[in-house]
Amino acid sequence: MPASDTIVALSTPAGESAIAVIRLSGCACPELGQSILGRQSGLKARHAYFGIYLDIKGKRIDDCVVTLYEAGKSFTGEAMLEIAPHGNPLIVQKIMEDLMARGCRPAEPGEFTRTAFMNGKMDLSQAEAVSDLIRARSDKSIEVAQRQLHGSVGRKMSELTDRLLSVMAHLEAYIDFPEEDLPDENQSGPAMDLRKLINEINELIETQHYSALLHEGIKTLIVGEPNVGKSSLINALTGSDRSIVSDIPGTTRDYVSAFLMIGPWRIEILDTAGLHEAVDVIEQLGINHTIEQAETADFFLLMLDSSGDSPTLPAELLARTTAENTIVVENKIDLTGSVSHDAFMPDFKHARVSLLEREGISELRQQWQASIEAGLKQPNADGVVVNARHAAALGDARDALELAADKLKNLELSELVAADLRDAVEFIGRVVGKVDNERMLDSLFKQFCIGK
Ligand SMILES: Nc1nc2c(ncn2[C@@H]2O[C@H](COP(=O)(O)OP(=O)(O)OP(=O)(O)O)[C@@H](O)[C@H]2O)c(=O)[nH]1
Ligand SMILES: [Mg+2]
Repeated sequence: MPASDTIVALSTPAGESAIAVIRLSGCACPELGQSILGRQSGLKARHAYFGIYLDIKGKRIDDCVVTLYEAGKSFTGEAMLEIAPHGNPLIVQKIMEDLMARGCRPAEPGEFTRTAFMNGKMDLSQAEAVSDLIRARSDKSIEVAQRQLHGSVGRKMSELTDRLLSVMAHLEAYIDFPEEDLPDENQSGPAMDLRKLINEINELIETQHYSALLHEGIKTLIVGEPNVGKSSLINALTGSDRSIVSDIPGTTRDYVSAFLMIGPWRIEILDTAGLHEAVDVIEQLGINHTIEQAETADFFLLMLDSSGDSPTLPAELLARTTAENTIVVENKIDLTGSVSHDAFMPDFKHARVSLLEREGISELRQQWQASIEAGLKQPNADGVVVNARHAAALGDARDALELAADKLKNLELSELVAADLRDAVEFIGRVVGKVDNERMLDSLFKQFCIGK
């Protein structure tokens, strides 16, 4: 049997490991499984066989465990084979070369998942979730990716489509049987249903922001006057000497970033140049960078030296801070002159710490987590979070529904309204991949790793 339509890839990371997993998908898998183990009879599906991998010339390569999955009951929907030898890169290379010699071809990035999608084993949003799950870097993003993998986005889209189809049926019945006893065209029913759908789609589109926060991290800026302990804070939080600390004001000239976890949340934290009337050009450039970064920050740790006066900070920066997205961190409470600065930004939460004595840091982390959770607009109860691609398709659907709603209001012909509704159904379908667009699929699956 020709193996040219059988793909192969190493599914575990390249390098040394206890075992490696080489994965194959395609019609040659049953025969290959039998042949590499030198067996007289075929392998029973979903049984693990321990044996010796024999190459095409009958030479022993390594002990391995081989598992066959039958077509229709595998990840890709095709027959699949998993070969698990010892995780030695040389052994893996020999097996890969042997499989090529037997006619298999290397898989493209994401080709296993693409095949699964093409064979109807999953919708496009589930295929995307496979990649999101592999890349997830926080408990929260793992949770969302797992929900999506189990079809949360697909179910929501089919619910929206059903509701839209019922509005269409209502209108189309009117087109088909205008003389029958149906409500007149100024039906409040469909108009209200449409409005509800539009609102719900808008809410879904908003969850895109949440998805970006999950994947990229909540961008948090440490800001304050020079010498208050900003660099000491990033170092304490990350447990490293990420940023230079010194008693010379203006030590940090440009921002320094790192990643850390606050509870289940991934945080991108930036230590910035101290804010004050700069005397030299380089320092001023650093201060300008801080203000630029503040434009796109999600959260602020506004730091002050509790033994000194309350700070004076640039208005552009203060305009970005709110009681929800900022904690005032009063540092150096170990110093004798330290006093409470509760009166400074009194509506904001305050945390009192001594980075020198390592006091108050875990309380700060707790307060920070509580603020994130209170301030973040978490998705609705069914936990659906959309990505940028979904949001774009839903935006088109929403626009089509707005057109339909306007036409309904202006008592335009039901046929015209129905045409907009059909467009909306098609746009919603794009989220789960009901679209004939090879180029879109190419670019989407290219972002996957090989072996998935
Ligand atoms: N007493 C005391 N000193 C501290 C504390 N935290 C930091 N310092 C000291 O304050 C000085 C400034 O600390 P940095 O972390 O460099 O301050 P910064 O805000 O990053 O300063 P710039 O980069 O110049 O804006 C250093 O000498 C630190 O050792 C603290 O809790 N108590
Ligand atoms: Mg600094």
